[in-house]
Amino acid sequence: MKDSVVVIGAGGHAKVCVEILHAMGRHVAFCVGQEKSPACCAGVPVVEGDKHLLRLYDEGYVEVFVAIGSNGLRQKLAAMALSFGYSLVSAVSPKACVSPSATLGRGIAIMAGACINAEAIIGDLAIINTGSTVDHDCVIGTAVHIAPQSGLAGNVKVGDRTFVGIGSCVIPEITIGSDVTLGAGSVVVRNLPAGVKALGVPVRIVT
Ligand code: JB3
Repeated sequence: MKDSVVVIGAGGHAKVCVEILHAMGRHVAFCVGQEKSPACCAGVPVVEGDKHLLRLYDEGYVEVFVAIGSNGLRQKLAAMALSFGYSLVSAVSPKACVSPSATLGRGIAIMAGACINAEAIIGDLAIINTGSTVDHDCVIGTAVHIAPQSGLAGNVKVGDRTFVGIGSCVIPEITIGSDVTLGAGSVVVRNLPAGVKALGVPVRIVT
């Protein structure tokens, strides 16, 4: 069994996550990209095509990190890797601030400057991006992305695969459904149902 991580993805998100894994002291053996991916991602060689995932597993790699920004695709590729036998590792920047009472899921990314406060729960495959804050008792679903510089006050709930656009703010006690897309800079002062697109100050549903 090999002690190195395989990263799925070879784009912008992958290069940030590879650097975090390195900062955690992990060795990343390969990034698995697609045709036309760059040959190298943050100094890590890139192989093209998901067929390599099975081959690498057979060669003894057992840990994978899914570094894909799209929430749905990240969840799908993670399910595929799990079905091959991989386990999901997380990339938590040493420059993030994570409460000891927070609960962290599998395969999550927490970037530099992010802050996860007391008793927050972060679901599998979530991204808490650069400089975002998730305050006390928040519950973040599976494969959510909280984009950079967003702020979630206490007791906010965010459903699976929801995208919170860069620089958004959410007041305390708000519930946002699954598969919601929130535009950049939204200020959320009311609950939002599943599946909507919403933006603005204060937030309004657009579709
Ligand atoms: O906003 C910030 C700070 N980061 C964004 C991130 C969260 O999401 C970033 O700016 C991008 O908007 C996005 O990053 P991502 O997902 O790395 O996007 P991009 O740079 O376009 O690269 C997409 C990568 O996914 C490429 O390396 C593709 O080859 C790879 N990819 C797409 N589909 C796939 C597949 N790789 C594999 N192995 N399998 C696929 O099916």
